[in-house]
Amino acid sequence: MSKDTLFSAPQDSVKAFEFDQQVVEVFPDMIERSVPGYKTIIQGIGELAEKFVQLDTNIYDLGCSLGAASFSIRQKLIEPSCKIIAIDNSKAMVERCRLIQSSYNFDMSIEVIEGDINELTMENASIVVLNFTLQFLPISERLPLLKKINQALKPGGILILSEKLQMETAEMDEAIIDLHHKFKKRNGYSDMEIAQKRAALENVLIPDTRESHKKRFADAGFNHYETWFQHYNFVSFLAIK
Ligand code: GEK
Repeated sequence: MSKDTLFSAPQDSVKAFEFDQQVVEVFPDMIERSVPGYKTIIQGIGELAEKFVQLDTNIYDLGCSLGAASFSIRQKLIEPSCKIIAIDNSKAMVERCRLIQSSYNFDMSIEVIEGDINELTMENASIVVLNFTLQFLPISERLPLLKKINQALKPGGILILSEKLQMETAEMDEAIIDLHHKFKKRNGYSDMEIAQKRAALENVLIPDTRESHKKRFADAGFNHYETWFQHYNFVSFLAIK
């Protein structure tokens, strides 16, 4: 696994973050050292899928990157009547995801699509995963997507939504972001790397507050929604139709 050193050299002007080939090369290391609880969330996604899957349904992994959530689900699910569809709009991510899949020995393959989530037709779903993807969509696209997901889900179907949260007040935001930066430092990132990555993500990753997530779940038609995981400002919600 290649080490993430993308922001280790000083840059005159930090360009906006993109999911390109350079990021693909270091992605597993980057996400593990940057997102508290990532492995636990990936494991939880597999376990939730095992509990909520319904026969003859589709499972969608939206913004799949290298497919970690899909592979976690596939390892838990032996239900042959279900299909896993993983989509990402980064060509580099999709190509690597397909390569990784070819190294696994799954009986049933995962369909990996290169495309925009907003253009995907979803139907007959029992599980939909948005694992740290919604935060990269423009705010105006978020509610329409959640409505589309809700409509595609069968009754009792679930959405697992993981996101970086913005805290409700500036004071709390500052305190929790500071804890997250300490976490990154413990994981070997320098202050400069942390600052440059933060600048690259400005206006690219736009976090919502917990209240806006809750309101959006309700507006999209979900009956039940709850936090099932949180570490600092990284949260994963379970919403049930
Ligand atoms: C994981 N879920 O490891 N359509 C399709 N893909 C998109 C779109 C879009 N409109 N916008 C962003 N993406 C993964 C991690 S990473 C999170 C998800 C992170 C894709 C983008 O190309 C990237 O691969 C992914 O969403 C977000 O469980 O890196 O912090």
